[in-house]
Amino acid sequence: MRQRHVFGTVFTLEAAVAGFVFLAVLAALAWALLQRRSGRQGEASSRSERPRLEAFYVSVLAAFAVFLVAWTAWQNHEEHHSAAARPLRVDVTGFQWCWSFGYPQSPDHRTVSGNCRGGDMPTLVVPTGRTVQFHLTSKDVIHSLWVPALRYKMDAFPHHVNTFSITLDREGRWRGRCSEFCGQRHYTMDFWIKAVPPGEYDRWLHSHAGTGTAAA
Ligand SMILES: [Cu+2]
Repeated sequence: MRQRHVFGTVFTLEAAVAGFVFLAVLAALAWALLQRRSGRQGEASSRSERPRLEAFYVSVLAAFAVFLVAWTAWQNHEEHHSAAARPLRVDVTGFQWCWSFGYPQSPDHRTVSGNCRGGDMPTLVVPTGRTVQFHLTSKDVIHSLWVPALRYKMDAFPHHVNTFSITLDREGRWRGRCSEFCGQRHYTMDFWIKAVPPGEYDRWLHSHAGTGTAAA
């Protein structure tokens, strides 16, 4: 899955850089301790400043930070850039405490929702192999749409619409959740995202099942 691959790569690189910095700091600390224990340290220096050394490590840290931020942003941009010219659109709204998924391109402007209580989890149905553009917002407080298996997370703000695109290349069903604490029943805000073949998706979209929990 491309989405998963992109963010898996970002995570691996960031973990590798963080691991390298951690080991370097650990090695410097161990070296200083061993020097001290062996008594080879001599007199402590009376210098209070080492401008060149300080400038050196500040530039190394800044270079790491700039690289990580720029590379992550570029990967994110690449992922969004690959969106098709006329993507399918799904309007996602978070509310206390569940989600609704609107399909403005369906004949009956279908909305799928639920109350996320007692197993009533709404299902976000998407076709495989086609780019789906999500318009994400919130009715009340800040929520965050998170699908752990797809490595995807995006905040949902009231009075603001965030857009992002996803292309799922295989059929399946993945659990999504809210990852921004939003009140008493935040923990119940689970939903399913289900990818079905395009033909099945079109039949589902044009069927007259009305609103309610999707059963495609
Ligand atoms: Cu929440």
